[in-house]
Amino acid sequence: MMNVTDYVKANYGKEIEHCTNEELYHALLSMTSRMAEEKKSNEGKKKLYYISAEFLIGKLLSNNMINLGIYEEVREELAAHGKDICAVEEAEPEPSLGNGGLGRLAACFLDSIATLGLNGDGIGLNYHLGLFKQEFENNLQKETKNPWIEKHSWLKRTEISYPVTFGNLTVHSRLYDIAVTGYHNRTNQLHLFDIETVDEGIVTDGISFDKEDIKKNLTLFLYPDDSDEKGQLLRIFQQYFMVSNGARYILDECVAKGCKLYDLPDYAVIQINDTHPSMVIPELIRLLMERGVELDDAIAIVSKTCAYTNHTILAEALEKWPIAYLKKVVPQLVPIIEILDDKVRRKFDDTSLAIIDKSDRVHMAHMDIHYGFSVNGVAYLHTEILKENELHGFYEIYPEKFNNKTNGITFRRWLLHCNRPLANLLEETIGDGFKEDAMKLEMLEKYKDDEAVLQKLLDIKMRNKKELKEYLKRTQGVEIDENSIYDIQIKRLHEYKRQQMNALYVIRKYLEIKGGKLPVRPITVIFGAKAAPAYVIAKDIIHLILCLQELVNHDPEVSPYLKVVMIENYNVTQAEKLIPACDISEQISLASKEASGTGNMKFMLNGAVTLGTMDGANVEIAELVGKENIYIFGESSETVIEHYAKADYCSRDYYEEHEDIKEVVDFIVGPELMEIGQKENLERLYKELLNKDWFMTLLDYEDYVKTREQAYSDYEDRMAWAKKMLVNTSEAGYFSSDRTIAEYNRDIWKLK
Ligand code: C3B
Repeated sequence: MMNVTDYVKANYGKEIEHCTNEELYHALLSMTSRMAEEKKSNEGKKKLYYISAEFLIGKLLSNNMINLGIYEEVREELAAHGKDICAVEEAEPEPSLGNGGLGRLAACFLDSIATLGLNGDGIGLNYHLGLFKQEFENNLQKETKNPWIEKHSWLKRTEISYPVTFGNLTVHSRLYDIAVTGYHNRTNQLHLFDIETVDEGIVTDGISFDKEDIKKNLTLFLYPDDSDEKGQLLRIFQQYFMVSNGARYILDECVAKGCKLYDLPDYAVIQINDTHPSMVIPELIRLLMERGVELDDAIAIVSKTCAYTNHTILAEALEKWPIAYLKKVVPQLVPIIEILDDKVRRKFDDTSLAIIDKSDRVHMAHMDIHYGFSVNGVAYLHTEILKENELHGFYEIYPEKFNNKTNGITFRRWLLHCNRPLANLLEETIGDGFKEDAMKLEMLEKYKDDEAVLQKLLDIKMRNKKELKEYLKRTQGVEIDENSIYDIQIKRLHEYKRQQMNALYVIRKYLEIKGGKLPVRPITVIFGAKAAPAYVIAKDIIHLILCLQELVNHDPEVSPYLKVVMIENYNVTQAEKLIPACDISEQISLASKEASGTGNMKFMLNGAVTLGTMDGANVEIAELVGKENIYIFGESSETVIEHYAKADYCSRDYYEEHEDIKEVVDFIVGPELMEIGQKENLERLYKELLNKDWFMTLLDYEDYVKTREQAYSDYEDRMAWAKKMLVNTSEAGYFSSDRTIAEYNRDIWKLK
């Protein structure tokens, strides 16, 4: 490898110390890109295509340097010239090509696929302005654009382009590739399709633009607001553009390797990430027929090539497109979808299994299940709920298709990169085997009564908390106390995730402190969350939290004991700073609603203790760490599912029967907050909690408060707490995405 000194001398004609951080970033970008490219490996016969509307990859420089094994060397070389690698990293813009968990999972998976040496690429879209950037104004979320593509970036323009037709509009795509280099292993590609006519100039106020000008807007944003028909049509345009390009790319690549179309399943396996790419099924059938394959053969070929992952049971997230919309955007697919539906109807009497329902909507998941060979959920409990409830009818007819693949996270980003002090301690204590085989973290368990190791864990946590404190002071202008408990909830804002329950707890604490009951130790409650631009109640919850932040932090009686911080524009980069500093990880979704969660795994790995419900992968975390190392509360998924079935949950009953609940809920519309916030938003949220509360906040509130208090009191026995931290880290190996990907490959992809 060329060193940085020689590189900048050759390219900029100067020494490292005279370069700006931007120049150093660009120098390292081209150096690492070239090294990654050199690791491109041979194709092999069969290849995986992971097709996804989202890849929330985060910044790439450090991760790539770690995976190429040059991080330490470069860090030292920069340091020797007075440069700080962290400052250089700040020059890199973060691509925001995903909303949350689903997109971040796809990014972790690409890392593990390359790390395990598997032949597998990602296929997606190159959104120019990504998801929106979140700003706070008057305690409300405001959306602005988030441009991230620079003249020199990780994107490599290719010669590949296809014409894509929508009714009587034809556009031409352009493929850009991003190299995905594994940890000491091969380099794969993330293929992002784009069109060159995109015009960032059509964005007016915030993120508004003409939704009908497809040539200019097709890859402008990641699913903008789809609350109206125009937004939904644009989303169908995006989805078809992605799958049509992807399908042609796959067929061309296989044919170039000598594949006869009938043998496609021997050359390609397509993992459909949620229903956003589901149109790849009819599109592949259409393309095969265009190339001379008979209909029934095309269906059989595609059915042996495609596998589907379900990521949610929330009804509103399971896409059902009105057939009329598909007729407008992709008329060429409609006859194929109708045939697929007709075949299902002939075979099965149960009309709930049909693809097109009686309201003429196309159930994308149903198409995936009938015409794919595998259906998987993303955590044990989630897959059980799919089999027993949500998709029970399908499980009865296709039991062999159903399987579980509990999610995972890449330890390169979520340990080696984001928490170097902890990684170093682990290496000193148990050797570096855990870097290749995460299960080796279990070796740490031996030290759970070793006070010297426990003290080091506490010291590292303190150091990370101080770093976060400095970061928040610099970026958000808030002052927090490193001796307080850092209690963190970072994830998309959704009622089922119940940030509102956490906010009610903050109200409880505020009232207690005002009444003279002081906590033993100060508490810092940190939130980070974006709300979908059209999700009114989610935005109201953000408003509540921001108003609480203003009230609590500005009250001199309260702020020495309680602080509220709502991070602006929560993203991957901020997660990397928050997670290593966390004491308590809030995973408080209504049981049965969080398919898995992956933030829960990142926190655990970094020595935070979970406060959570028996939902998603929390169930597996609880089983691994044991009940003394996790704080579980709330009703079980069975009970919750029963409440929905009987429609017998009434939040008002809880409000009326419990004085403490009434007090905190009333506070939302009380004088303190009304003075700070907007009447309309606060009243709407108050009424929602009282009259609807679809995600049963008040059902679990009391148990939540009790359990959280228990955690805070246990925290005071520092050695006992450090032991919980140690057990969490040592049991986290199971949640390495290397394990998840090895299972996908063993059971579904079957690559060599
Ligand atoms: C998410 C789920 O909400 C999480 O529980 C899960 O951990 C991740 O997917 C990854 O499997 N999810 C999401 O982020 N977006 C969706 N549209 C559906 C699920």
